[in-house]
Amino acid sequence: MITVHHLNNSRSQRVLWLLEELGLEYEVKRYQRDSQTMLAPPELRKVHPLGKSPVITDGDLTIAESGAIIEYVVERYGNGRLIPPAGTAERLRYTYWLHFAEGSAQPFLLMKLIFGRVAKGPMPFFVRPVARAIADKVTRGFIQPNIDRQLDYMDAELAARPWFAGAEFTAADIQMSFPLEAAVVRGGLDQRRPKLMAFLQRIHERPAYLRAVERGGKYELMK
Ligand SMILES: N[C@@H](CCC(=O)N[C@@H](CS)C(=O)NCC(=O)O)C(=O)O
Repeated sequence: MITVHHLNNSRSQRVLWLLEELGLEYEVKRYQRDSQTMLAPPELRKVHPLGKSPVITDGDLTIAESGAIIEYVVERYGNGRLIPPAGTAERLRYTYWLHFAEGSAQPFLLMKLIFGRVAKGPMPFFVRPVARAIADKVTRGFIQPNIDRQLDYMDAELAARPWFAGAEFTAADIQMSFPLEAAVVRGGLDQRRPKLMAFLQRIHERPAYLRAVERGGKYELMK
């Protein structure tokens, strides 16, 4: 049976959701973030050397990296579900969005989180104005414009088709949920991008999504 090593308020929510969509049985082993640093506890490094979440174990296998976990689960247990057929335009879009979520969207959202903390974090009072000025400059000049461009692009893609790969819901939509949820709390995603907001509403109403949140516990992303 699959064990999901689940860190609270993290990307591993997507893995629970995927397993619920496929109706698979699994165990959840919970790990709590440090309340000050928000980092994962050291126990997670006993499961995988990087100590990040998500990570799953399945028999002798230990698999980290959410995209790799999704690919493994869909291939091993999906029986053709949640993935478009090979050789189609849908499959190409599926692969693209599966990679885009962590490869392109998350880096800017993470940078926004970090530079926001640089500006607000504890420091000697005389350093604060300088740290704020640098953080603001990088955020306004580089980070936010990239997030805005990506959000416009994603919104336009969802104006062309209901789900990221095409007419059908796939595991690429699961992978894309996390950057979009993060973009609501810290990237400026709101009703100005109606297709993305409608996407979030649709996924949040899915019974499997709701079951995953129940299994994983409170799910609130960091600002
Ligand atoms: N690209 C990786 C990112 C993994 C990652 O950074 N996970 C975060 C949780 S959302 C984490 O473990 N943070 C705690 C820490 O860095 O200690 C993936 O998609 O699996």
